[in-house]
Amino acid sequence: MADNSKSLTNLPEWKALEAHYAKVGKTHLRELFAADPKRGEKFAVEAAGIYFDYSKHRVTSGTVNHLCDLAEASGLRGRIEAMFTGEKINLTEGRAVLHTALRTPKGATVTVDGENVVPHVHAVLEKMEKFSEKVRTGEWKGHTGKAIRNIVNIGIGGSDLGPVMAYEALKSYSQRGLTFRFVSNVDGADFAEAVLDLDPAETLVIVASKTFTTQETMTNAETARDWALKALKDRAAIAKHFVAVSTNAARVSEFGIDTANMFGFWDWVGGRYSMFSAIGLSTMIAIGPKHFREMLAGAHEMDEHYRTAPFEENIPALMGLLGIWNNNFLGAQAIAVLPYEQYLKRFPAYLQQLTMESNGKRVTLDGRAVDYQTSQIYWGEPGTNGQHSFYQLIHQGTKLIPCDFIAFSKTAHALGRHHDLLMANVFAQAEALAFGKTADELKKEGVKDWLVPHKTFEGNRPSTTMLLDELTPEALGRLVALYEHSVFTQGAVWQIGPFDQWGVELGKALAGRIAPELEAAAEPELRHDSSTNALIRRYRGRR
Ligand code: G6Q
Repeated sequence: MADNSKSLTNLPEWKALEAHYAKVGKTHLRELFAADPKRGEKFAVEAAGIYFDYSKHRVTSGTVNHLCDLAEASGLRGRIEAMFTGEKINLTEGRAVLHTALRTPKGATVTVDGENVVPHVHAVLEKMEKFSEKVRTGEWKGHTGKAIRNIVNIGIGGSDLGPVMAYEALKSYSQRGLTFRFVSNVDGADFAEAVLDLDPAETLVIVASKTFTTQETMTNAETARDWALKALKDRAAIAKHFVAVSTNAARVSEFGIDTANMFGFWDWVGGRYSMFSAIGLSTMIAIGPKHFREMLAGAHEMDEHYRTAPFEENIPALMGLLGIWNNNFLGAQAIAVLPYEQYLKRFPAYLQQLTMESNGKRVTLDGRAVDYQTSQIYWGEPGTNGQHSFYQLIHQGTKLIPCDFIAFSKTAHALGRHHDLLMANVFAQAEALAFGKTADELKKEGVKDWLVPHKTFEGNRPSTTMLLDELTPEALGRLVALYEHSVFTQGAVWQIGPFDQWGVELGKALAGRIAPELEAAAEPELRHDSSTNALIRRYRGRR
């Protein structure tokens, strides 16, 4: 018999939150702000370069205390130490979880299976630096003697979303003479469009795959190899135009890439936690080793904050716990991530994987089905674009969607009024969501009675505003580490394992089974359900 006494919903701290919710859950943000003129400053924390204003959440100081008690009761403090010190907390895969070691300064010690991994991390970083500099300065020549001008990163999931997000985010730091393209989808259109205007003689392909077996990546890599060889007409060209980022040296050399041009990482770096490892090679080539190191330093600063700050002042812990309050008590099943920074346009897509692949789980670490909600649904778009699109639902729809607003005091492009207008919008949206507009206010403005219900905004929509100084490499490192640790906080409280992804593995296996049935010359015997069988037959008949 499973021991349910430790089940989350049986914890006294959980029950205390339920009782607390019954008392304060319906209080409107208007009342909370009216009751305390200093609320806006009281419910804000500043650390690691992030001003984190959570005053527009439906919480009192009692709520925060109860949530921190829950975190303590869940053993979060011990879980954090277990992660940072290399315990094998990824139980279902028997692995340590040490993306934090990727940004640990030289000289530190982090041990896995009796070995200090930090020197290995720095050895790979130094190898990446040497290579990046050669490409950036034009010293690295292609097969015909031309310098490299284009970098194509081929990878998917964790081997794509971080690199493409970081490249876009830090474009203003990138070497503009180099062109970067990211190919992930097995849909041939992705590769074809990415290389349409590129000269193979000036192109470097980075094949980024932890396992070097992923169907999409290997298919794209083979197509890229054919594309390059068609133009360069010499297998020796591969050594100049292809490098690999992987943990699988045997497969890399089987593919034809010289393992001298392979940048390694380790099984204790999860795909979606890998952008600070060699998977970030494209980022380093784009922004240069110095800026890459700054990004690592920013993430490390957030790591230290998470590891040491008391929960009530700990930004990742608070972010995770507020998510639990909104999700498990207020019933908010989604979160909108709304960066008011065009360069962060791929940040929501990156976070979708980080959050939902990590905490989209339905059983606890010891295999019990949960009887509470786990990961929220994350999605978003940069502001102000989203305001002219889905914000309507957030303001006046029937669903409660808490928002993460992310904004910066300085811009890389100080053009006229643009930045002040951008910032006016982000502040105004958070204000409107919290306070809304009442029927009385509308009537006083002379709005006709019949229109009043349509123009009424209930308000009481929670949001966080994160204000940073400027989108630097350091700031990006801090932001990514913040969300990573928020995910960890939630996983610990929900008692689930954030570091496996059996759903992804299922997809990999299923596609492998059907592909031969589509490609077989003779009509194959199909043993799927009647719908899948009919779809396969129809496709075979019409392709
Ligand atoms: C990430 C997932 C998944 C993975 C891709 C690519 O956490 O495991 O998104 O990153 O499936 O895997 P490879 O890097 O092995 O090609």
